[in-house]
Amino acid sequence: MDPLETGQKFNPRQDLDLDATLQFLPTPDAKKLEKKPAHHRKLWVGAGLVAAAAALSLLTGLLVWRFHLHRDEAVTRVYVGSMSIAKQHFLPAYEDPGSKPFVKMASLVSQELRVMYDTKAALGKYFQRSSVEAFSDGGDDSVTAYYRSEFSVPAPQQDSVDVAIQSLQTSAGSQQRRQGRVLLKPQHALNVDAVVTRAIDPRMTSSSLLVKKSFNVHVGEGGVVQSPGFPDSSYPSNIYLQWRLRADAAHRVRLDFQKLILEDDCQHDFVKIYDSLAPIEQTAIAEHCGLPHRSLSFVSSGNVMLLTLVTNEEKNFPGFLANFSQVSLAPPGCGGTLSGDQGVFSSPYFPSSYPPRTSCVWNIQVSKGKLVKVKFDKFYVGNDSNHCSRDYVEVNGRRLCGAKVGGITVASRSNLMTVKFNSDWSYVDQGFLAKYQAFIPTDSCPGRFRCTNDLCVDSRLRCDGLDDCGDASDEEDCSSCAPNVFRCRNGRCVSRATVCNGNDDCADGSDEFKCAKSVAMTTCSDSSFLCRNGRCLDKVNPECDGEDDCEDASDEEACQCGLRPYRSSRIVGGEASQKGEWPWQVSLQLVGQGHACGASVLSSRWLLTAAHCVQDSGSGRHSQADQWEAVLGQHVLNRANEWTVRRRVMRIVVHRDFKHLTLHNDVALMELDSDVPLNQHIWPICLPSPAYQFPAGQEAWITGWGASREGGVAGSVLQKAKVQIINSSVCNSAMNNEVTDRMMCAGVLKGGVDACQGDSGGPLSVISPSGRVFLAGVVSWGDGCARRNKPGIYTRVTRYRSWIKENSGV
Ligand code: 4AZ
Repeated sequence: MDPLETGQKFNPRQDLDLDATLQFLPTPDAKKLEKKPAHHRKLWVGAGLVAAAAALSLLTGLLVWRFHLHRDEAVTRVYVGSMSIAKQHFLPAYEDPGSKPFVKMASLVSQELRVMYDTKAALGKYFQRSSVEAFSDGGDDSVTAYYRSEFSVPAPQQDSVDVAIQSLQTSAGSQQRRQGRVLLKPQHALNVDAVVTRAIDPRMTSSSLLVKKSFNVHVGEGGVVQSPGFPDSSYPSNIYLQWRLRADAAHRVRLDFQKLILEDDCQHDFVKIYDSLAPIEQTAIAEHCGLPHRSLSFVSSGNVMLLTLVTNEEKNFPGFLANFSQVSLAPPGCGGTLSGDQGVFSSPYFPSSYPPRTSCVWNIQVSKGKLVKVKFDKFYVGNDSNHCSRDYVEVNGRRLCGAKVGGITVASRSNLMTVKFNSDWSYVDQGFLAKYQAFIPTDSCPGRFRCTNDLCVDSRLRCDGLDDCGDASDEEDCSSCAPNVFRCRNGRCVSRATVCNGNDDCADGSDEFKCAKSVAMTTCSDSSFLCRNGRCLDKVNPECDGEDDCEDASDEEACQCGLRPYRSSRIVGGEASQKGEWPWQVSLQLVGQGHACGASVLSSRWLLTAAHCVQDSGSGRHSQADQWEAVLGQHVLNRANEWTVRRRVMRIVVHRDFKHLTLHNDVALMELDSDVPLNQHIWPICLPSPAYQFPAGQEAWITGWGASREGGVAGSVLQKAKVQIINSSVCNSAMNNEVTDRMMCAGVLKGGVDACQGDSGGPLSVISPSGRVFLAGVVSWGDGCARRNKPGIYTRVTRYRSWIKENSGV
């Protein structure tokens, strides 16, 4: 309760008639109280009043102190900045803070700063110290110095000091220098060209930061930078680390993150990248935390870049690993004349983020009599607030910015088009990828659908639910089909009788998609990946490989799976895995009995396991959901860690054609009673599409807490073992022809490595070339464990992809 409020409620006039107004709470010793003489009570009340008055004046005193005296308490304000010094040749020794030239130059810069601060009363009197932290080659015989200045400022003056610091930027230059030279001996004065100083990000000066370290990296041939302990252990708490990356003169720094997994909350842990060697807010080009969805790649505007990592004491994550390299200063394909009736162009360094402070102009000229249209297939150019004043693309004078998911198309009214690209000093984005094409305004789309923006698209893309035109005109006026009439993906209406009749009546194959025996589009084969728009791809395993292979990018959708933050160099013949190395591994436990089977995480709600795990046996009612508990994020069996999550099972869906004698269709889904949090210790594995190929000889991993030898007991640390996918005919001859084409074999034929009892239901994981992990199989059965010429048999997941989708939505 607010103490002041209590004070106000106290009314001294009432003490005249206290007995009448005061009510005592019932007390165990009520009799004693009643026996007290009246004057005693008055004495007590009087003493209480004195104490209350004393407390009130103390409180008032404290408040006065807090608001009047304490007001002038000084706080330390830290500013960081850069100073461009003309007519100075950059010496290699300036990269070494211990060298004499560095120390000498740093002292001159500090003096200049002092002089500069003294020109402003609001700065001079509060100035404490400056330290010059680095130099870089500014080009044109100039040197850039990076510094940090501290001011001890009375709390109420902070804002005016911020304003004074910022105003230095504009007053820096000739007038500033003239004033400076009054104080500095002319031969020591520097030719200060430009100064930028800004308050540092407060998260970087928190008093809880225990370790602050800088690393000077000369980019040269390229190399790797990573957070401490990556990937085997988490980064430390409460650290501020910075890497100063310098390329050779007339080069840019390029930084490509291979992995970045930090705490989700950027207030706690983050990496921040600057187009500078000091963390000057104005030059911040990116800040990331959590698990970013797109690949992160950055290019500097000059020859320097600063990478910073800040962590706090909360949960720690694996961190990051990035490659650095240098690229030449002239960006490839930044503007120029584009002639010819079609072509492509992109923002500089696409698909890497564009560099800050970049402008490009393309002049497109197509044949006379034709018009130009440009389709931006990818468009991520800053945000679209503030009328596109920061980063933007300008087409014939019209500015575009922000993210245009699904692309955007613009057309000209003549055979010329000018496209400009501009990025400002800070925060960059991925940029754009564009195609231009000449078109004849009258007969623009023979045999194809003509969009409102004059683009031509395949007529089959009309009404397919996707914006193929870029202006969504192909999705307008899409009437729904009458009841009992099948609506094709392309919007056509066909009779229900034609569905699954073996003919492609829709002309996009969609009436033949979900048939027992699929008759796909003529251009599709069993091994082609089917894009959502009905197109088929010939590329092997295109899904989630980081490249948009389908025109609608549906091969890269739902790809937040299969990532392994803690990648590292029982199962029989296995070894202990790292904590968090297999974040989709689940221990399925029978309530009151403990571990029984494995399972894989498919989403925050669904698991996949083996049907034979959930069969009633004797008195064991294992088919009942309430008998089970799923344990996720576990490393050592029966020992919970900070990431462990237990959930009751709400529903079990067993494949209706499961046969317990032959173990045909040995697959079951489990729905948890509530969502589990997804983090680096609990993460879904990728489900392969029906066309995904796991060729014989490919490496795969089995994981589980099962028996470490035939007839043995369950292991305690999650075990992993490397096996090979085994050719089905070889396998079948070893396994009495009991292996169907909906099963797959994996193991080590000479024996010694295998899944075993207790591993059932668990994953057979395959790591794709892009590093994502796919669920190839579910541990199902075998002839004993790890015997020579007796591979393990797994349910082939590709054959159950649509069953999983239909029953779980995943
Ligand atoms: C089982 O009993 C079991 N060697 C699982 C896998 C294998 C054998 C038995 C494969 O659950």
